[in-house]
Amino acid sequence: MRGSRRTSSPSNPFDLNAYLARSTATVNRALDRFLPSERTRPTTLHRAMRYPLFAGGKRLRPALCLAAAEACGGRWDEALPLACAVECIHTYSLIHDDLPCMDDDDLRRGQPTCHVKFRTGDDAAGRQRGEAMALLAGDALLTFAFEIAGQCRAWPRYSHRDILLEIARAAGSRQLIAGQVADLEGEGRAVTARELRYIHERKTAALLCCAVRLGGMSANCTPLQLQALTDFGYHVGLAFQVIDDILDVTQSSKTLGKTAGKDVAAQKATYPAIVGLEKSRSIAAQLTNKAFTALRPFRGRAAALDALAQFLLKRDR
Ligand code: GRG
Repeated sequence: MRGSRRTSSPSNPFDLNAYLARSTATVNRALDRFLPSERTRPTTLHRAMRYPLFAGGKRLRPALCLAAAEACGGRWDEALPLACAVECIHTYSLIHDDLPCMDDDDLRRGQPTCHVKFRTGDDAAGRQRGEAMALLAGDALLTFAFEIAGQCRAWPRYSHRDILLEIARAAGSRQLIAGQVADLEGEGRAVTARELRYIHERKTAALLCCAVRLGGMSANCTPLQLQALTDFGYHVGLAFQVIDDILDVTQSSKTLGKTAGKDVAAQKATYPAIVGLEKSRSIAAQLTNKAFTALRPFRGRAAALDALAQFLLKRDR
């Protein structure tokens, strides 16, 4: 799929390559504007925040947020602070996930992970300094997400309070962090399919779902539209993680830009481990179909969301 992200088909003649290039450039410019510059003190911290944020992530969550706003008749510029806030939370979670006390990974987005990049030497003290800086950069990005989100305007149906609660709940101890805890506690033991779904719903689907819901809220969407976006985000989010599990065992580290085969090495529960590769592929396809169905109320306006869901199903990294 790399280099052929166009998902145009007779049913959806949509140029996703062009869409993602435009949304990524818009989001990158906005993130650059929102974030303190590398020259702002403490300079090491601001460099450590910017380094992983601009290391070449796919920017799928912001694209989903902007596309959801469009589907509800909204504008990119109104959704942009929320799209950026979600990407900051996503990046913080990756920085922390890569730390030695969690997944202990040296490679992310094809580059050294934050704690490796900010080591001050190869001895224990130098490594510890890198870990401390990565921890703080993650903390700062998480906090910054709320600072950015607070700069959006309020809409008749959604106040700042609604927006901030939406983000706090998705990133908090009952969703994103709950998923990470369940993932850690599941390592090295038999995990049931039900437990695995609990992990994937929280670790991955919660933030993707939050991204599309925020996009809808930025367009002052109706309760019906918000429900449709929630169904879409949930199913796309779950499909995304099932595919991530598949890619971990079918792709190389070079293609993924992160260490492949880590799930097996860490004895992590994954869909391929529990139900096998073929069944995992069909589960991902079923989930994606449910996501397409959720888009029906938007009729022609959800072409970008539809194309993004197709892309997520076919991605190779
Ligand atoms: C709160 C520390 C903490 C962790 C939360 C997000 C997370 C749980 C762990 C990170 C690793 C992981 C497998 C996350 C699941 C979601 C996922 C597949 C993230 C990768 O998303 P992509 O592919 O990444 O969109 P890029 O780099 O393209 O932005």
